[in-house]
Amino acid sequence: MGKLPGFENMRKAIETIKAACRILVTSHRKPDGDALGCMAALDAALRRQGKDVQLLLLSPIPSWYAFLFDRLPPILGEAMTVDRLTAGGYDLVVIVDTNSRNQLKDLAGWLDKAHVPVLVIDHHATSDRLGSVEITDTTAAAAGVLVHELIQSAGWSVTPDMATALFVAVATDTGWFRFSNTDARVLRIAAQLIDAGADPAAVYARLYQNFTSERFALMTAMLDHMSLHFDGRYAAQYLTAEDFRRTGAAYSDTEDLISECQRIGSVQVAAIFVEQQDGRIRCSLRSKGAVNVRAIAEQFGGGGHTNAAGTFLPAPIDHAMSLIHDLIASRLPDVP
Ligand SMILES: [Mn+2]
Repeated sequence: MGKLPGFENMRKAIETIKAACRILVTSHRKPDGDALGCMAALDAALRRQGKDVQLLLLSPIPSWYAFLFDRLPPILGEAMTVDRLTAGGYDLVVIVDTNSRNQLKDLAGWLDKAHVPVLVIDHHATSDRLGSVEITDTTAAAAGVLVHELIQSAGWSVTPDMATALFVAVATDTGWFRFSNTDARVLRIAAQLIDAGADPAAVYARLYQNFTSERFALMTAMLDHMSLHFDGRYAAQYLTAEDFRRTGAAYSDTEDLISECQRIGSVQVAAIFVEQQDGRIRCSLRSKGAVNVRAIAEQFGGGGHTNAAGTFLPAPIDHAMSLIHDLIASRLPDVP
């Protein structure tokens, strides 16, 4: 390995893209602002290089990100099938913001059989080495940082729409530049994106002052269900399938709601348990202290970052909550 392995991987990634004609671009299930911002920016960047680009979603997108796309990308298992992927003749698959098989639903099995080169652009520590070429950097605040660096390295220009998409990516993954992953590198990129046409106030209003009444009702249900443990250091919250039925909210409406309880000064670890339509329990974890929540999620096959991670847990919800409760007890200091 040379002195600058990151630089070498970047060079390989650009060569791989240049050699490809039909490119499939996708990201993880339950896509967030980073995933979707990267997909939208790559779509524009690659089209401007004359590539035939197909975006693919693995689950529905939260409605407030729809403005990133002229037309909503198809969802695997709905408008796009595995058979149609095979018939698509793709000569490159780009996966952004994940390197984990269990984040890719049926796409993982298709990749095993398709023998197509895969470029992974990711910043998570959990990695299944899915890429034949990988731009991976766990110190990057968002995958959007790496996509921006790829576009810069390739010498491609950034249009205002691309700048907005990448601003969404870096701003959402840093909690609007408040989380501990906020560093000078991501702020420099944010400044460049503003220079290139991103409007932070307009994006903020669109993403954070744009709740539906259904989503707001879901948030109040979540806050009603919050309980504090271990001298207020752990906040546990849950949402049942009945909460979604009653409020009319969508499953994608849960994004970011977990962070509300982190406004409580004593809270070091937060969890939300969401009962899925298939009965499983989706658990998201956040930490603002020393507890490594990725290590907790990985015990159940999940993954993520030290301060933000997620996993699926077996039902019922009480059982799922007790599993996490016990692990957090073992990781917080001085729990009696
Ligand atoms: Mn990300």
